[in-house]
Amino acid sequence: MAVLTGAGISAESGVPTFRGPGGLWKDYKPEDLATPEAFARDPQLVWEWYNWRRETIHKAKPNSGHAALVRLEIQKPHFTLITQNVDGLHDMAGSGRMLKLHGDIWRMRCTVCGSNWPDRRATLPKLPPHCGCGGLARPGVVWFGEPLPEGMMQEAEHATLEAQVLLVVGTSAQVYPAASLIPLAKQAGARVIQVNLEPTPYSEIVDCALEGAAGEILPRLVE
Ligand code: BJW
Ligand code: ZN
Repeated sequence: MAVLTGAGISAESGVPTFRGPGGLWKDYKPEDLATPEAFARDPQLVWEWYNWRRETIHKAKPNSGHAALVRLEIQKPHFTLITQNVDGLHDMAGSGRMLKLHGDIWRMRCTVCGSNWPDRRATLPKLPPHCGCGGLARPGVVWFGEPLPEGMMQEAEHATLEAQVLLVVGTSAQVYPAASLIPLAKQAGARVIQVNLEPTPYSEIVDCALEGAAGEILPRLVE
């Protein structure tokens, strides 16, 4: 079994999603800030957005949806959690077998020497942060136009092709290549179950589209 999660699974923990209500920060859309071009133009602005998000995520705790996926991992011999989320709430809930397609907001990376390191402070005291080598640091996440961490999409595709069921939770399924796992699973003959508050571009092709909150539906599904 494979599970693909998106920002919607963390919404009930108080983490704003990207698209829809609460997705904007100071009138900027994520597409305006989550790009290498935006960072090159104005690293201070992009870091202010990340600092605001770090504060919000730092206060958040995993919810019953995250917990249900931990139980599922214990129940199923073959299980892979594929997440687009960078918030670390799956880790905090106790998920172990996990692919983080879009990186981790709690890691930093140097734009000069390439070294990377963890930093879990809710707010960074000085923006923009720098590496020991003096180079500008960036969040350890994947922005639009950047490749996913090496080999990770292949691992996600492999897990999807092996799975008899793909459970898709809380993603608008608009960002690629992550969203491509949904038609891939269908083509490979897997059953696809979607859990979302609203329809997505794939609602028509999935086997079962459950409309509702992940924190309510997932615990019932796992029972
Ligand atoms: C609930 C709920 C509740 C709420 N319960 N549900 C093919 C076609 C078209 C475009 C492309 C393509 N291939 C690539 C592209 C370009 C681009 C892309 O996809 N663009 C589209 C927007 C058109 N993709 C990329 O650039 C990717 N890279 C790439 O392709 O590289 C190629 C390359 C190869 C070699 C060299 C160079 C390049 C990278 C994509 C990176 C995405 N990054 C972000 C930011 C991460 C860092 C950060 O967090 O700051 O990732 S963008 C943002 O979107 C974030 C998310 O992970 C991602 C997905 O969002 P998600 O999770 O779906 O959230 P929302 O908000 O959209 O949806 C929430 C859903 O939850 C909603 O449906 C709600 O209804 C629901 N919901 N409450 C259940 N309680
Ligand atoms: Zn450095």
